[in-house]
Amino acid sequence: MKQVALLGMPNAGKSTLFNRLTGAHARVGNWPGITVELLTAKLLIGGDMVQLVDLPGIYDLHGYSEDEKVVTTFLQDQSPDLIVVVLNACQLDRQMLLLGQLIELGRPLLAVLNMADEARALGISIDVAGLSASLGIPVCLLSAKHGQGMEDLHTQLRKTLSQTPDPTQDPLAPPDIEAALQRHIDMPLQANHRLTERLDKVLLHPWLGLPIFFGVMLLLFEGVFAIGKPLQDGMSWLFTTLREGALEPALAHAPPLLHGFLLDGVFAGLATVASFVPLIVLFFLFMSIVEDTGYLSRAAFLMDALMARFGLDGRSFVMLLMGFGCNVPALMGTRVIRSRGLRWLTMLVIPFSLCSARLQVFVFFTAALFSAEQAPLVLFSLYMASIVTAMGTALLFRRRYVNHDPFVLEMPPFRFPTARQILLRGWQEVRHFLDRATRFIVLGVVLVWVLTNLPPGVATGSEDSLAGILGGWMEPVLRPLGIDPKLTIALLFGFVAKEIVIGSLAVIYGSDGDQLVQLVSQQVGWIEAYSFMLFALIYTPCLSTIATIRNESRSAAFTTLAVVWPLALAWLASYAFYQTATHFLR
Ligand SMILES: Nc1nc2c(ncn2[C@@H]2O[C@H](COP(=O)(O)OP(=O)(O)OP(=O)(O)O)[C@@H](O)[C@H]2O)c(=O)[nH]1
Ligand SMILES: [Mg+2]
Repeated sequence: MKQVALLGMPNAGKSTLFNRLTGAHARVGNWPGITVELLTAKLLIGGDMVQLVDLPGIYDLHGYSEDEKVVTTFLQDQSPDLIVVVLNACQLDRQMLLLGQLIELGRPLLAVLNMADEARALGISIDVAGLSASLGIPVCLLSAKHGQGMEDLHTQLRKTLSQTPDPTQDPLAPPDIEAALQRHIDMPLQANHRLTERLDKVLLHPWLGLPIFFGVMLLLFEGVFAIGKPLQDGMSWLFTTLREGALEPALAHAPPLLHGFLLDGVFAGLATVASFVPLIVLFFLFMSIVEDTGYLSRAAFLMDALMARFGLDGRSFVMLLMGFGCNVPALMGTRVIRSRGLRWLTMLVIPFSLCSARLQVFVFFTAALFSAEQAPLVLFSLYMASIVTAMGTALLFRRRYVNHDPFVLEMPPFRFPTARQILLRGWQEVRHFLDRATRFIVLGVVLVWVLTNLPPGVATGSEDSLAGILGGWMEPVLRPLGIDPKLTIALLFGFVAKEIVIGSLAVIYGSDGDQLVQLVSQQVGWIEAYSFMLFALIYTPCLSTIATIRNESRSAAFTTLAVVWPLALAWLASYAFYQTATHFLR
């Protein structure tokens, strides 16, 4: 099968084109460095199956960042039959270096001038046929986001792929490329994105910029909860009805052990976790709007000076924000950072970002133990704790992991995501969630049920059950933090994935929905619950995070640090809180 690779500068629209061509769901965002792994999908061109590869964006074919290494290794190992270089038609002058390097390679090449819609709006006109003749390669002008010009690309792809390459041709020298661009592109003197300029005057204002940014973030969280909470309650109601109306009667005559396993184990665990899906999806939808519009790049710019004091930079800040969704893509996103010191320091702090899986745990506990007025404040304090532990860690380790790389920020214009882009992203997140659900939650919940109900005959989750014995061993360590054996078991499982924590509590307490909330509020005090939440926030992130840190750093020592340090910090923070709170507040 022939192979076609999409290559180009970050944020040029490669993944958008990849999705448009193949119907795939690659992640797209208005931030340089979204794609970090090779993605492939199949595509029919002129009756032949072709493999299309989406690559991370690069500035320089001979660069040395992780992203650039991924691309150069790919080109060496795979030598694709055709390279499609995706260029942003609005700033061709800045992509000349890369275009020149690719022409010099002497491999079959096709140039896509993307963002035709924006170029037109800016008054840029391009003589495509002339440019193609001067450069000696086929050129297509199109808009991957809106779909204009796709037939032309298909025709060109078919033509180029059926030709046998002609290696005798002499590559163009860089001055010739520059001359060709100048001859065939008519750029108005002032090609500015007017809306972007006007918005940036306010959003990047020296005094107003940061307050506006935090205001926007606060609104985002408020919005997620205002819309998400009723939906979540609806889901809970749905599951309770399902249980009482259909499952209970159906299993009425089943043996007690099977009845317990299916209803109090599998169903209770799944239902409890599933009721959080609306909140998670909304959170991702809102975040994807912030990311897609280009506001993230503004956030990086605004926070850069402040982050420098902690040994980090604006990009680290954006990765921390992305970590609020899920730590794993945020960790992979650090590949855009060239300096190893800065990259590792950023990777060390990302796991403190309060990811959506942990959010689930906190929403549950705050709803169970605090009033409706207190709940948002409690959640806010946990976000603060997340930021303080991240920044404190950076301060502590910044001399060990020093940044040697000055940071040049690419400021993309503001773009409005299409409904299709937003929905696609939302769907991806649901799929990711369900994927993890099937992998971790079901298995985890089943395991918890087995541990809490064996050996046969014990009362569920009692001291004599396997789980009780396990909890008993951990007791001396966690007792000074006010964390009881039942919660300890939940924490043990949370080590695998935080999504399991609430599901396993449902199994341990043998109930779900409102009943579970009531049981927990009766058996756990608010100080104990807060101490538990602090511990759950800070302690070692899930297994996927650890595996990603190991993969990205390729260092066992660093990975060990990334596991041990948060554990120690979690213990210290919960200990300090619990001892102080019981002393002064009770
Ligand atoms: N107006 C306009 N925007 C586009 C077009 N193609 C892509 N975009 C936007 O450009 C931004 C970057 O798109 P991506 O497809 O993520 O770019 P990429 O080249 O894959 O970027 P990296 O993965 O970071 O290298 C997104 O906000 C897209 O919505 C287009 O034809 N017109
Ligand atoms: Mg991409």
